[in-house]
Amino acid sequence: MYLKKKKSWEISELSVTDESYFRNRRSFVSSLGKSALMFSLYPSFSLASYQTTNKLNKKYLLPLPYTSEKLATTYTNFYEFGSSKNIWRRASKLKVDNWSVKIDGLVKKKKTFDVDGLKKLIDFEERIYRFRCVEGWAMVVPWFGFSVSKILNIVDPDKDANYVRFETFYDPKIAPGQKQSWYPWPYVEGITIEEAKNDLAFFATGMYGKDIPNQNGAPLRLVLPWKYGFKSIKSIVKITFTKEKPIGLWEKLAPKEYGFWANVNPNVPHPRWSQSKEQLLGTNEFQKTQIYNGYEENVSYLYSKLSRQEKLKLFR
Ligand SMILES: Nc1nc2c(c(=O)[nH]1)N[C@H]1C(S)=C(S)[C@@H](COP(=O)(O)O)O[C@H]1N2
Ligand SMILES: [Mo]
Repeated sequence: MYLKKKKSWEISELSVTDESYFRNRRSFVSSLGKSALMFSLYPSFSLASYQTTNKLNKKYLLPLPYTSEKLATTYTNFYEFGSSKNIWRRASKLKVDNWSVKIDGLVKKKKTFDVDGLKKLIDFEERIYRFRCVEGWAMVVPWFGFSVSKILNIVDPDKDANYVRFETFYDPKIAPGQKQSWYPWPYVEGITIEEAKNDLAFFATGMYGKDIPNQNGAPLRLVLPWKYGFKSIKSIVKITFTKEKPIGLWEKLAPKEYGFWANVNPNVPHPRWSQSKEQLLGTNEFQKTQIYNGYEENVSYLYSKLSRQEKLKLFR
């Protein structure tokens, strides 16, 4: 396997939580320099084209090439299974059959559903999205699923539902990372109800024309392409409509580094590294990071009316 072990130079959300944070404050430039070298050992896995399905939503087309399926499904962040990128084998322990997702909180119609049931209610579609991890790597992936707004139409949120909170499974017997008690498990993330209504906000149940692999968040995960990747919570078991702003796992751990909004912005550095460039997964290529990860036209209206105070926090 390539990209096998997490190297000490590899920056990571995790590094704030353990001693490596103190040992290991390397500059972002030097870590990316070495990771570029690492990728260059694996040119054959670098990039791939992909035959889209007939459910492709052409509104969100992106130029080729996409990230190879192999790389996107084996270089993954899923801290429930460990802090390395190479957890895909371990994630096979997750039992995704008969998985149900509970929707509760401030809605008129509370519901519990499974993915197959939803397929009968909702037209699923394919979306090709950019994806940008806060660590500085980026990819382009064809997801399969449906807009979060379709769920809103079904459950009918109350007027005072300001936020949507998402929660991942909790089962330390299956997910060894959850035995590490310094994390505030389960993984939680949240967005505003307006963000949830934006057509880009997407639930993925598949990628590359297949069911989504466990390591990428089976059977249902969020994909928010204009935000840093940690907002795109995997393997969701519960969706709650709330009045108060939910606090995500990373925000709880390190509020100065990972905030609620976490919108991609090249001009606002992470406290420990620059965000001005990103490395396209599987290549040696560094490209300029784009504001809202290239989705400014789709999402900037969401943030125009915020207070000055909130605007200052939008990109972290
Ligand atoms: N439950 C859960 N969801 C998660 C994570 C996680 O550790 N646990 N990692 C996040 C981070 S940091 C990123 S970058 C993306 C990675 O998605 P991918 O592995 O499918 O590329 O998942 C996000 N969702
Ligand atoms: Mo990430």
